[in-house]
Amino acid sequence: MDNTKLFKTLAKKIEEHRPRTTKLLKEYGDVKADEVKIRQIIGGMRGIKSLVTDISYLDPFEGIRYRGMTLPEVFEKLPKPEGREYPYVEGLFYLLLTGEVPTKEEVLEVVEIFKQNRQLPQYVIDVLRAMPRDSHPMAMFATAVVAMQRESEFAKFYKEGFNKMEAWKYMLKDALNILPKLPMLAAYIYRMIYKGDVHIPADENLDFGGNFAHMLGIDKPYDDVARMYFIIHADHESGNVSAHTGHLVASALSDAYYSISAMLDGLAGPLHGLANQEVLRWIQGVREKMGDKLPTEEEMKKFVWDTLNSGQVIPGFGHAVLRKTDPRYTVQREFALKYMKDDILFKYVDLLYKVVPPILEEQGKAKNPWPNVDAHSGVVQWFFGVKEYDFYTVLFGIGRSIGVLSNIIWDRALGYPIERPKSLTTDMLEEIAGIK
Ligand code: HAX
Repeated sequence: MDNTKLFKTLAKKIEEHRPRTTKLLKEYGDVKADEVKIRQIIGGMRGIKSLVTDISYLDPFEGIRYRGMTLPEVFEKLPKPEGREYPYVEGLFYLLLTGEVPTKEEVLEVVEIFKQNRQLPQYVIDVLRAMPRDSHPMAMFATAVVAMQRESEFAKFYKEGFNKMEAWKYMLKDALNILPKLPMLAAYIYRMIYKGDVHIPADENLDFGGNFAHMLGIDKPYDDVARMYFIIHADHESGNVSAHTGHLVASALSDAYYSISAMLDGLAGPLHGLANQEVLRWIQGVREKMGDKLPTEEEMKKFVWDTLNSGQVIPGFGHAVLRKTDPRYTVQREFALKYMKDDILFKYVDLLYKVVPPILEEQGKAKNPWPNVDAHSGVVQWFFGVKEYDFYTVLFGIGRSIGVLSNIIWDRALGYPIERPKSLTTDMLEEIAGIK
């Protein structure tokens, strides 16, 4: 590993970066970056500036940038497999880790490392097979990752004599072992539960996204769908539930297996990653009532209001940070307009894009009435034959692992401490408010 371009570039970047963090801490540690209001303490710490990451930044109006690049820029600049429209996922890992756009040669080196490391240990398959078949695929996915914790080089390094400056190297080793296995695990879970337990062996000629599509048993251009999906879901700053959980768990010097398994558990919540399956469930409910035809605008408005009036949220709309249409939604919309514009479910999504924002505005609760990534992702999967919507969050989880692993490698490189915010009691807040 130490001879790879990825390792050498990352090592150089880490050496260059460390003095910046040390200087900020030592010379500017008392400078105020934010103030905290009671509303934020009670309200899920919304908006409090209290984390640092250089992997991605989420602007409320522009959306996500990976290492300073918008999603269209990432798609344009990263090397692509021959004849394919979307880039190697392995190239995104290189970019997120090092901040540099890799050459084709540099990407192919990572592709090769991933191929060498993707074989699943038999015991993980045994663990999955021992679980009841009606377990949620996310529960299976998270279990499989934590079951592999015995492979952790980071945990061995800790046991045998830990050195803070070197820790990132072992986190990187764990990442390079976990990441290639995730599409393999996901494909195994999918075919075990939904495809009669008949499995397709990996193709040694294919990259991360291409091999995933192959193992799921879906033809082109699903390989590009897989690449696009994993890339757009990779990172969204470090404050969202999955990324933050990964960072928090790793801050206790838990290894990458624990950290990724935990972050997947957070992603499995309906207000976070599970929203993609909820969107499909909601649309199918409307479709059943409509007897397969497209509702009129008025009919759709009524379905939306009925959902709101029954106390539920409209899945796929709103966001804790974003205040405009999620560019991850737009990327998928553009793909859909090219490949599936006549699909009935796409037309549902299109109609919802028109109908929901004004209704949420009229209701006046949601701070952001616009669609997020999850409003679109299910229908694309459905179109390509992945109709088992319990599985959708697993796809999100593969992508999100790329960002979380990049973040926790850098966490160790910069020696970030164990995370431990301070709690107050309600009495104390009342005193601060001057009402007690
Ligand atoms: N439908 C109905 N009501 C909504 C809403 C929606 N889509 N989005 C927000 N609201 C409501 C909230 O429930 C909240 O109501 P209460 O005051 O009664 O609690 C109010 O509007 C204010 O919420 P907010 O400040 O705008 O949003 P939050 O930061 O609290 O929550 C959520 C952000 C994404 C969780 C929220 O918008 C939501 O529940 N959306 C639907 C679920 C969803 O799509 N989740 C995926 C988000 C993207 C993501 O993380 N993907 O993984």
